[in-house]
Amino acid sequence: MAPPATLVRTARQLWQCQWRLLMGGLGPADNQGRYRRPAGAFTSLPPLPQDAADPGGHVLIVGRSCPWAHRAWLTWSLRGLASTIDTVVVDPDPAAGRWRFETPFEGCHTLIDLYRRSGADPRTRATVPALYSRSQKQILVSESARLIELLNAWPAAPRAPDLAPPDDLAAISVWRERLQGDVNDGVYRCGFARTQAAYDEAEAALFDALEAVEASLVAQGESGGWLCGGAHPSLADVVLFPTLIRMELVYAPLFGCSRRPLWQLPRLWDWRRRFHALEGVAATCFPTAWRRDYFGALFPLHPSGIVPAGPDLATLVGSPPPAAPGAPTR
Ligand SMILES: N[C@@H](CCC(=O)N[C@@H](CS)C(=O)NCC(=O)O)C(=O)O
Repeated sequence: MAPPATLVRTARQLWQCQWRLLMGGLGPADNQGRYRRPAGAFTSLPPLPQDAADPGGHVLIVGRSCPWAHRAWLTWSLRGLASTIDTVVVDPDPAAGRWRFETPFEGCHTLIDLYRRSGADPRTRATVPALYSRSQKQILVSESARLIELLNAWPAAPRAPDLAPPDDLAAISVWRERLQGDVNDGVYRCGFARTQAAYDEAEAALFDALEAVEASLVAQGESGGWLCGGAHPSLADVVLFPTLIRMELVYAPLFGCSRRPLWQLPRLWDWRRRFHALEGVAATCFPTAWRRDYFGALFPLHPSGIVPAGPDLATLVGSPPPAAPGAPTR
């Protein structure tokens, strides 16, 4: 027998109330219900450490599911920094809402311990990525936008790519600025919106930005190029990839970023395939962990915690499906 309407109505109101409360745990919102990412610790670009070239002198702390950590991991990998910077992968502890070390790191069991020991303001959250100096016993930077700049300036082999060559700096910074807000944070602004209007605004900005990327790749003529032209990807490509590679697996189904399937943006689809094929990139992709961590941990968005099946990553980084006869190419 169906429950009485008044019971359903009351249960909905109570759940809505609870939902708003729980969403506060994911992050703050403004009075229009727009998600506002909280400020973190260690946000400034530090000087290049004097011992940067020392083998294993520094440690890049990352989490597999985190797109902000992913951009740092990619920069580390593309520039071949393994001889001077070790990586440590932390695991999520959803019950406690924090990152923990698999084996104690510098005597710390959790990332928050390491943050406190490095002198972080106790009110800030302990986030990945973070770059730790073994000699200074200190986190140097944990804002990914600055961290990738530091890693790009890190001493590397002569053939390591410069991901922000001086001639392209202006174009790179225009793209980075837009992608950071509308795409990288944009998917979170969709998923963590508290009102329909806040979601609509974020969703429109997200797809406008993706369509602008598609148009820019088309304008470059023959396919095969990168976001700012040139023979090598730049930091603009690096920051786009972690969001795009999670799109069908996580952000479309969980955050509501599903208006245009990516195959409808064929240059972008091809760009993602080519970026994934770069040496070292596939080893930074963990689709099973992504889905487990997002669907399993973001309780207010997915209270059952059931991890739904998703497409195989290999099908997302292959060629696009052939266009149906008469279908538009864009
Ligand atoms: N501004 C930071 C954001 C990093 C961030 O939010 N990382 C998330 C994982 S995707 C995190 O560690 N969250 C833990 C927490 O908020 O407690 C950056 O870009 O580096």
